[in-house]
Amino acid sequence: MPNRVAAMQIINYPSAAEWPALQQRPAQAEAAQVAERVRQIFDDVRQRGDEALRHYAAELDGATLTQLRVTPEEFAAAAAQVPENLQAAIRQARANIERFHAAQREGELRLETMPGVECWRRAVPVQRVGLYIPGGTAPLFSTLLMLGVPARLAGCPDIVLCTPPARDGSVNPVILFTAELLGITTIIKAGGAQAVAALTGGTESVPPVDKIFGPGNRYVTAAKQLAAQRGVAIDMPAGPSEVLVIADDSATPAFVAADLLSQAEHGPDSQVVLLSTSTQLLANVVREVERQVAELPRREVAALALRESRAVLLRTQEEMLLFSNQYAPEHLILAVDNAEELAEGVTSAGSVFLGHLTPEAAGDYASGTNHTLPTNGYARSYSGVSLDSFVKKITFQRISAEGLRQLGPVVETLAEAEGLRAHARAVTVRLESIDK
Ligand code: HSO
Ligand code: ZN
Repeated sequence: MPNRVAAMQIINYPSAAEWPALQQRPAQAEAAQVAERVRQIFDDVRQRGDEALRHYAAELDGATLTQLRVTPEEFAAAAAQVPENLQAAIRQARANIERFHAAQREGELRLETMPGVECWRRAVPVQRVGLYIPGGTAPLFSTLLMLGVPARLAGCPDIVLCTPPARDGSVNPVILFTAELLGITTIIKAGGAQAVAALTGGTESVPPVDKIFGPGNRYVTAAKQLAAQRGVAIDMPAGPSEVLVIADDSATPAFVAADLLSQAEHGPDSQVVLLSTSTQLLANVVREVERQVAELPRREVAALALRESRAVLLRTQEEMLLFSNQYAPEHLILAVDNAEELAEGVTSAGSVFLGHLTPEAAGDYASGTNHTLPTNGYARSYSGVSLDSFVKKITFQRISAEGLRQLGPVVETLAEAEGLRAHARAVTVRLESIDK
């Protein structure tokens, strides 16, 4: 480990022509090869089912599995391995996430658009959902809370959780504990593209699902895209995690640096961007980042991410807001005194953190908002995961004789104008019958 890690690059007053390059995400290499490999894995899982899953568990996770499903005995043993204080913290996080997501429930909407023409809409849960929780260097049980809590609140009857096994064939006990807390009992020891393939087409042990949620590496992301092509919905197109911080002289450099690093430590391809109107603040944050990164257990990962990161000096708060809205960050931190005012102008961001005492980490874990958010500029058009992601809104209608007398001629006129005679007749035959 070198003593000096890559420092964040400072860019002073870039011209408008330079902005697009600064707003670019790090390039993702080998997309075509990844997609091809994922296609092969899908074919293999379709043909060989569980046997293929066992094969990949051995090859990619180094685990020899007989049973793919977590057994009741494994569940029973999990809680004892989770320290009491961690259990309590998970319970508190769950309670906050539950509270915020339960408030997102919408009652049935029912009204008459015209006398006798009644329309209503009801939220119905997606029936079968698959949650993917990555393993790897940091198994994110917090992501299980973020997906499992709304899935339960929405009332999804079948919830299947896939997560890669450790080398000894076990599943992380904290993940098991969290799943049990949420009442999720179908847990499959499968990771990567093969897990997504299994959720898409089903295997002997894995029931196929209607929608797949959860983050993952490039293979998982490519697999979700393939799943989407094959008719299974996905939560959103995912990419490496990112944060953009807008900070002025009122910000504390150590806080800002810690926020930037909390994103950088996720992965070598995470991106962090800092905007400021203060030369002083930028210099201090960059220095703080260098100091703090050296103390992190995951400093090598964070250092790699910092290479693709930038600190940009701009002229005004309006400019910073414009830059951020164009970049459309997954997370936006407003480390300024007038954060509320600035937040009003946010048009594209996954989730926004206001003021000096609101670290992104709070939302990542426990404040109540969801941390499954659009990356890679998708915040321009997508929302993060919420209760809505787990329901479909079905519309209903019923028309009375009085309603049809009023509405029917309108429909007849419109249908005739589109040249769709059968549509018009579906009204006409009814009008003739009620007025006989
Ligand atoms: N910042 C991540 C979520 C996360 N952080 C999980 C910690 N654990 C992506 O939004
Ligand atoms: Zn995080």
